[in-house]
Amino acid sequence: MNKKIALITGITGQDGSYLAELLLRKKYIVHGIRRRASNPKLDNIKSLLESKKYSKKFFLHYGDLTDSSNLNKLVGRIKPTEIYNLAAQSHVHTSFDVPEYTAQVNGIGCLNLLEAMANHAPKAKFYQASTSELYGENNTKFQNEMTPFQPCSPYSISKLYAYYLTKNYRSRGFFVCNGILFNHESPRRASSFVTKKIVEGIINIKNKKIKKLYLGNLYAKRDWGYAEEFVVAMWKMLQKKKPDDYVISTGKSITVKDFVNKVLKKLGFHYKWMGSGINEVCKDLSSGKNIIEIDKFFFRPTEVNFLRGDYSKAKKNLNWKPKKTLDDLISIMINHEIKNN
Ligand code: NAP
Ligand code: F7E
Repeated sequence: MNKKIALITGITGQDGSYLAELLLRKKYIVHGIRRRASNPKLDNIKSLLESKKYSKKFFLHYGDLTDSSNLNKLVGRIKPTEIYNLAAQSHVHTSFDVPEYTAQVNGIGCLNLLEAMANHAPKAKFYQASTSELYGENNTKFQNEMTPFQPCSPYSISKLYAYYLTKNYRSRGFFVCNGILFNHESPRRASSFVTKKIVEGIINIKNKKIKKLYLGNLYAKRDWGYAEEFVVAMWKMLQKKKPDDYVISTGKSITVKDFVNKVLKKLGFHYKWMGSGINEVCKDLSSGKNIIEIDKFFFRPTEVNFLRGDYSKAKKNLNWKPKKTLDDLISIMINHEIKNN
């Protein structure tokens, strides 16, 4: 049997770490690209780095998506059979502050990696981390692979470039797939994303570490799934005979406010929402104090108001469907946070 060798960019991130674990369980050799940092944050892959079992199966290399000579060197040396491009400036709000950098990493970075593959491992299968943010200001009840894109942030526009570029390499005969993934969360999500921020913040309020949590738009709706399940779909795409693009989602959507309500209820708060707009607050009825307030800083200049994905193509062709409910996901995040708080 031929050796399966995976190269993962974004290995230190939420998805990169879950994918590495999945592939190692499937007996792959896994190479990850990490950025050099003065204070490296390797928490998500700590258990892999410390595992004796994987000491000759899991390797890290310094690199950056914006450094094409480094990517060429790594792909030439590793000769991966599968490449997963998960690295990105992935924060939508921040992309308004650093649009050029976001374009370089998410757009040109994808080009650099595709070129490295074309030059040094043209038979490799390639996964591009596309996103439901591409649908932007859509007016559809569900979004699927045929729904027109209307990206409305520097982040989603950089990802649109990478999406079409990936398709272009497919037209030229390369095995490349776009996974159009809707929001997916886990205990490994960074605290700057709203689900983790809410879970962490409300537990900190309960434990009296902070007094209140500041949020932005409470009325955006998202289709939130569980990251550990979503990376399975990435792998499944690359095991098909033919490359294609797939929506991965749960098919259900709720507001940020309803997400907050679920967390508050699970943690036993008695509370009441009052006011509206930027004066809306959530009051803890036991203490009489506001525990959630709105801060304009967290609003975006242009917002994606509604996302709900139709994953029927993935269900049919990949035999993939989400198993955990949003309530399961919230419990997983809460339990992890309580254990580590
Ligand atoms: P994440 O936790 O933010 O991880 C991003 C990873 O990219 C980190 O390992 C980060 O390294 C790395 N990175 C950033 N800039 C880089 C650069 N210039 N060169 C090399 N590496 C770089 O993101 P995620 O949630 O795992 O998402 C994975 C991918 O899926 C991303 O491309 C994201 O845009 C996309 N996506 C995510 C979702 C979602 O809901 N999670 C949905 C759709 C698409 P550091 O540790 O050094 O920062
Ligand atoms: O925001 C609202 C905010 O930053 C979700 C990335 O993984 O998924 C993610 O992008 C919603 C937005 O994720 C706060 O306005 C309210 O409507 O958690 P988020 P995102 O922007 O949906 C997509 C699919 C990706 O591809 C991205 O890489 O929550 N919101 N108050 C807030 N958001 C944040 N971050 N912080 C707040 O205080």
